[in-house]
Amino acid sequence: MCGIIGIVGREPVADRLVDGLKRMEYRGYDSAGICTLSGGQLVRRRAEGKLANLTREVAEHPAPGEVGIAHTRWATHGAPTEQNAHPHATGEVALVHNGIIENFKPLRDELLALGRKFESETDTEVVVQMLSRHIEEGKSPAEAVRTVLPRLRGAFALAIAFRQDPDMLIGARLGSPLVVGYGEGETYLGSDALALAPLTQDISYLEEGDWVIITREGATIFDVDGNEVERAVTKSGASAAAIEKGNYRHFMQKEIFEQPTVVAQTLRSYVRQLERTVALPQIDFDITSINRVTIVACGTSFYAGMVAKYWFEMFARVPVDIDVASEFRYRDPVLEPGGLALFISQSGETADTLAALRHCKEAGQTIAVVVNVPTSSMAREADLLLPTHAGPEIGVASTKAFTCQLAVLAALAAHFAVKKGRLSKDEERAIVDHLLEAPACLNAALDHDDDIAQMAHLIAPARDVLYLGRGPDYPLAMEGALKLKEISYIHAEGYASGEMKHGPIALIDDHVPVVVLAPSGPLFEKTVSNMQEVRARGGKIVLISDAEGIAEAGEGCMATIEMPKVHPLIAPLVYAVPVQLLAYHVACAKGTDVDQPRNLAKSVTVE
Ligand code: HGA
Repeated sequence: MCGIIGIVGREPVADRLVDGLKRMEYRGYDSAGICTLSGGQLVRRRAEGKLANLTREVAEHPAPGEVGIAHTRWATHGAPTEQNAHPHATGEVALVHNGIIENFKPLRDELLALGRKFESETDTEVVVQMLSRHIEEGKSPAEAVRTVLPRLRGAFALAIAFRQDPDMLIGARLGSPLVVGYGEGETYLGSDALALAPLTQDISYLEEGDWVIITREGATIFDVDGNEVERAVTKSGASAAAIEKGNYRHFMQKEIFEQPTVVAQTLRSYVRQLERTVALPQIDFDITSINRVTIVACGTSFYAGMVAKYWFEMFARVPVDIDVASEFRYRDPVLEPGGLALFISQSGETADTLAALRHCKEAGQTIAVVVNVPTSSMAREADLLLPTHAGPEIGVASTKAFTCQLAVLAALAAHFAVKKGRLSKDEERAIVDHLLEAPACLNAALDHDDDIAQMAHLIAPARDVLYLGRGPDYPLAMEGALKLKEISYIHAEGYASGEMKHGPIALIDDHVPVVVLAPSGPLFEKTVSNMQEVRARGGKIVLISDAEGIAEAGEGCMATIEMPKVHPLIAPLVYAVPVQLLAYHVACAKGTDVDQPRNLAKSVTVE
């Protein structure tokens, strides 16, 4: 989503602001802008589309000054035009915003009635107009902010510059993340620590409702009630190198290939290799009393949760509900005492998931989170934090975060089962052994990259593609379809193999490739029968299976992709690789923008 950066510096900031935006490009955006303070004026430069346009604009019309704010916008209200691009400004105030001001309509009407003129269609502009009104009435910037913030509903991270006070910026957060960074005689605001990585490692995470005045000397932070508060300064550890592509063509490709390493890294925190037992971080609630698990997530994380449902039920015999976060909160779910609510999110900031987490917390559920950013809002609000150690994920289409989530969830389900007395020592050891096989199997799966690249042209011309899987590989079919949709813009659906005959089989003809995920194992025969039903109707099949499966059922397929033979427990991790690579190579064949697919944003911080 939108990236925000603000600098109160000692040297000209325009180039550093644009550089900062470049580091946040991966989040997805459709326009960008900066505003600096210079010669008693607010100097604003904005451009539609990619940052190259803004760079050109700044080169042609420089924005001098040592203090400024900048933004990449992922439009929610109003088309992605220059006019709607942030910063929004009047003569007195310039502001960038991440989030949605949900009550912008009544506020806008109120301001229009006062004769104020709007120049954009955004929700954001009401905040600028409200602040300007108070400034024009003689309030100080801090007083204006203090008056306006309580009137805003929805979610926001704001960075604000004031013409009359050229040596400071004000930031505020409610529902969208914002951090303060401390440099040598400089202070920064940023959407996250990664955005500030080349500037500083010293970071304070603002809490919900906080607002902050930054100057060259440092930051003064206030809480939601306006009391001055201290927020710890921590070393972020975020490295600028983590957001380099290295020798890879795309971040997504780099992240797919990092999976053996990061899954091994993640597993190190969740299994004791020598004892062959699962090991979780300290849990300070009685896990044995948990009688129901509610899993809530969005997108790829939701599919990881679907796989986990199979594991929790199979190992721990505990009932599991699962829902997408955007639906969960609005359907009045039954949350009985003794329930564990489990949230899965790469960023830990996904607005829908975060809102669902807070809803469950209020309903008295124990909260566990699987997140990749251990300093995120979800991490901070959980009773049990289960970090994945995937490292920063830059590609908008999630890959390595997914397999690391699966690794953590498998360990959690097994731990749960052990504590509930549902797994013997031998069974636990077997699970650990299989999990520890995963990194090598992921490597073996990656060895088929060239084969997949070579058959991608068979899929690239398709308008629709179906993916089929059974059992824990059914969520994988949906994940495969999602990956293809996201980056190649081909319409794709994932189905439970057995569901085909209840409707979607009507779609089958020789223009619709059907990708079948069928590791040999207990469900293989059934899936292959469903595959034959497709073939009998002229469907063209891409079979993803191991050598044994391909020998048995590969004949007559349009293509086969061979995977190593793996235990069914780790099949969802290993089979993630070919569906990711297939989507990746199809997108490359079509020439789409793999790392910044159209309309998509990373870390979706609006509801
Ligand atoms: N609602 C604002 C900001 C959008 C946003 O936060 N995107 O990530 C707008 O549409 O400009």
